[in-house]
Amino acid sequence: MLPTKQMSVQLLRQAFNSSQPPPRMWRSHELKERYDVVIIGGGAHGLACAYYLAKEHGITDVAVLEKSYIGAGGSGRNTAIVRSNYLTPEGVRFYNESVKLYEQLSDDLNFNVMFSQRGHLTLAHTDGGVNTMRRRAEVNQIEGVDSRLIWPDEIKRLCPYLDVSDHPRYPILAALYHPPGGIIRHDAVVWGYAHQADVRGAHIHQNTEVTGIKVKKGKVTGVETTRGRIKTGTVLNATAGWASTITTMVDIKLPLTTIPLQACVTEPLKPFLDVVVVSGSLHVYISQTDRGELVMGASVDPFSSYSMAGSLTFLEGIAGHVLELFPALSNVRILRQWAGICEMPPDYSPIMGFTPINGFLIDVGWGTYGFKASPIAGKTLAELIATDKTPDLIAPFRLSRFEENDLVGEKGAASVGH
Ligand code: PYC
Repeated sequence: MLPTKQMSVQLLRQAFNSSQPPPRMWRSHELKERYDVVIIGGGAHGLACAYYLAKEHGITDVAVLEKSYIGAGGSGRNTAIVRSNYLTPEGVRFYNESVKLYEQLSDDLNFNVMFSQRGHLTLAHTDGGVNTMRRRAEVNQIEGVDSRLIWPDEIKRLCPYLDVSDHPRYPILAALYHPPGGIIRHDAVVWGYAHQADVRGAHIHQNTEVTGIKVKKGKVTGVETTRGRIKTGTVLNATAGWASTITTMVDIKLPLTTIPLQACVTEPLKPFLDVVVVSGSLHVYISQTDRGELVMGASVDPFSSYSMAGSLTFLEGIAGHVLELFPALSNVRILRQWAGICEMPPDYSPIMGFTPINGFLIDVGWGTYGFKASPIAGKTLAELIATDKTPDLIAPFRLSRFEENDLVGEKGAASVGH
């Protein structure tokens, strides 16, 4: 890995030497017959796991299989929000470790992931909303996370364009303010992890779809792909959107509902919004990128589907709600819209760790929370694979919690309606 100064000189040299294409950030490989570990899903979770397996445990004989291009799923479709102001102590602890890893990620990966900790505001428009924010603030503080309840005067200071008057249909009563929350360049996270996993020896196989998983006497022995068979004793399902499809290959049924989540981006505007604003009641989250665009999303679609198409209904809804918060945005144009696929468990917490099939592990069920957990999910699953022991931080998210009736109810920490 090059020190940052040397890296900048190298970049400058490349910029002035057009005959030399820059080196590729990850390479293509023939599919080997066997790998120690096969990770299904080339998103930020799978790539992070490959990186931490190599960096922290010296396990480098790893294949990451991606049916499309890396980051094509949830990792490239989310709205890039990072935060740890959750509702349950288990959730707060877990996402807080993720924020800490994100804080050092540019240095760790020697690649600028543009993490901007600009603060995160979750607005409350009803007495019930204020009570939930108060409860979250208390749990956050007990767990050492910077988060507190604030009132309209301070909200106005942090976000002058927000309408905090009593004119709107749902006036803003208070907000949960979480200063370490913010936004990040999500593609850079994918590329940075991919590069460092590749440098350390992992093979990243794009356009390689898993079509079957081989199990003998209750133990994983390999996977079938569109490019051939691979023998392995360890498979991690780190997919989002297709987690149930993959897990059905080993006859395990997951308690997941698959639902699209839509988002959109506007034309660039002069910088005016330097916090992330979320309203659960209005089903909106909005932030302004470094390029000036507003990135906005709403609640999940009201039906189960695998469709990644945007809809006019979504645009009409979000435009109405954003204008209630920011009336000054009425002439802003939408540039593009898209959707990602979310898999919702009944308690809105992820499912991570062992399954009844020996050697088949899961990192699934992230609902609308997946991207922000990428570093810590990758790190803890790498530890689990390397040591065969479940790290304390992810024990609450085990699959068996559903039959043990030991759920981790995280719906109250959702940015928007589910
Ligand atoms: O949990 O912050 C969040 C979030 C925003 C959009 C989807 N999830």
